[in-house]
Amino acid sequence: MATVGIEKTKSIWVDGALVPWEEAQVHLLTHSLHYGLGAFEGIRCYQTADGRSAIFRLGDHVQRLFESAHIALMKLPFTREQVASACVELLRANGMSHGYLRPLAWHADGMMGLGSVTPVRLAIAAWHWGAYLGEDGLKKGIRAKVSSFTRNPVNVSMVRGKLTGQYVNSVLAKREANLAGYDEAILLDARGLVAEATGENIFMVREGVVFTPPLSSPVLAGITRASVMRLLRDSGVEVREETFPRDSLYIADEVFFTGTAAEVTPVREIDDRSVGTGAPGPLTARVQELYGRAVRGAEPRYAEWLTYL
Ligand code: PPE
Repeated sequence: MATVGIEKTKSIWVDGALVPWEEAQVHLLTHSLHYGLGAFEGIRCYQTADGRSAIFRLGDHVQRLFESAHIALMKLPFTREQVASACVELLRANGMSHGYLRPLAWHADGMMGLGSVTPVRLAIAAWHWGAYLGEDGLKKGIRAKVSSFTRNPVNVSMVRGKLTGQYVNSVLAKREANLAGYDEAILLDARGLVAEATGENIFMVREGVVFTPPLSSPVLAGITRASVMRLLRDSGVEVREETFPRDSLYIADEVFFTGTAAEVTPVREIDDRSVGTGAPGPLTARVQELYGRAVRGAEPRYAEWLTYL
């Protein structure tokens, strides 16, 4: 299912220097490990059509990391430029032509208690991450279940922040869905309206129009979400940011997830009801193809999204 065994890479960037993979360790009394205040990102680097490598929307991911940290009252001891160059440096040092980058900011050890403010540390790891919901899922679509867990409301979690502790909600929902035999969980908000999946934004298609919950819903402002909206609109497809109830998904023509890790993943079944024909629909296939081309530098129109190594 959605488990990932991580294969070691050579180095991990920690607090400004490259250290061997095995030595990238923290103390057990790390503040963030106990209380969950940390900020992170997920970024992909692709081998481009011309044989080079490029990181997709690096500046936007670094910006969101700094925003998450700001929301969490964490002062990152580096500049945006330093973090962006560290991502490039790390991939080069590891000899990686493609892969997934995971910047993580956390509060160090040194003091315990909720009120203590320990130094903020920053690491960036890189590894190879294949299809998030499986190769088969990417091609044929996955099976999802609406979760019994509610997406943390906007006055409970900081929805503009990609904060580590908030992912307890996602992990519980994901495990519940996996244990019940589904690939992924879809979370509803406190009003009962569709929010997002555990690590992906959600889109549905009905009569040629594409819908996704607005950013006033408890959803991450996904960078893939924004990219896909732009790709669709640029190709003349109407995209509406609107809330909708779960049964809209049951009668949708197409449903797909977006995320850095998941890219564009079709959803073929929700709550044991087939979505559309039960196979990835034409708009999903089109946007999946377009996204795949854009991240690989095959769409000159979106060249500004790429940072070449
Ligand atoms: N919603 C959530 C809750 C989320 O975690 C992600 C990314 C998204 C939407 C999509 O955001 P974006 O990547 O900017 O398009 N989830 C990351 C972590 C996945 C993990 O399992 O770890 C990711 O895709 O990198």
